Amino acid sequence: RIIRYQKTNGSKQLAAVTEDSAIYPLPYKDFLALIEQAETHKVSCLSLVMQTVNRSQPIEKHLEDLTLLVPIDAYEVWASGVTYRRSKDARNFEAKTTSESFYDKVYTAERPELFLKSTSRRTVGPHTPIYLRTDSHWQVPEPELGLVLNRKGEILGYTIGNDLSSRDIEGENPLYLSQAKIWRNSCAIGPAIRLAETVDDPYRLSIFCRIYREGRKVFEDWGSTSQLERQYDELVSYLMKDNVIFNGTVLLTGTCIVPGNDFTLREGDQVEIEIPEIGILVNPVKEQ
Ligand code: DO4
Ligand code: MG
Repeated sequence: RIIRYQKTNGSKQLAAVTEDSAIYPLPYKDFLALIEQAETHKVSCLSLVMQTVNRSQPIEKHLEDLTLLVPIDAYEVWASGVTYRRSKDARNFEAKTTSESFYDKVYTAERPELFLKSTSRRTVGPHTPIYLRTDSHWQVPEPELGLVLNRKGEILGYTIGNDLSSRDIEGENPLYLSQAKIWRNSCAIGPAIRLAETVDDPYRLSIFCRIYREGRKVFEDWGSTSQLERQYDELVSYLMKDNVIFNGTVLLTGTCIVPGNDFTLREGDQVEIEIPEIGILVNPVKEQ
């Protein structure tokens, strides 16, 4: 896994975490620099990382002791929608649809729903507040697997994403999608990037979500990427069509977890999203 942490002097350090939880600082400014080096030398990110791991000593600290930062400054975070039945049902509920809806159609259509979710300035890492919109009273986290891509659309790794969403704004009119999805700190990613070659089967990843309020767990559920109705390559190929994609673009793959229809996030809540192979993305919820 690749992480980035804050050193005591305030600078940012990219590092690899091995299976035995040892932490090896990497000689790259950030994940984008690692991708560029891999490109220049025509090797994989994993082989560059292993070179450092095999030639250096780990730091004498545990992961829990570090202040983790957003693992990548992705210029853009894109997202897929209605890729799980659970999401389709939730969208139909909030839009109060009766007959065959746009959501029903897109769930089975050849072309998936893709949208621009965030930019680096709006995206936060672990333990940084995600913000509530002031003009919405029905807001939920969307726990999602994120694909970390290079500019050719190759999947370099996997991260966790929170596609924080406003259900009342989207439910009122699907043309309000951008406002239901994009605002200050409405996207969190992290805490790590798991390099693609080290994942046995990306279609068998469990995703857990827990929400705490005043120290009490008020929501808990889980899903699995085995329930995804699409293939990752299929989502990436639509994202790439006639498009410009930057190294380190993150593509969220849709949510398989939706809190009950009477649930909305509140200031002071804490959202935890866990994919055991990647880590736990924890964010406090704040009003603007
Ligand atoms: O159409 C709305 C987007 C749905 C979404 O973000 C999801 O399924 O994860
Ligand atoms: Mg989503």
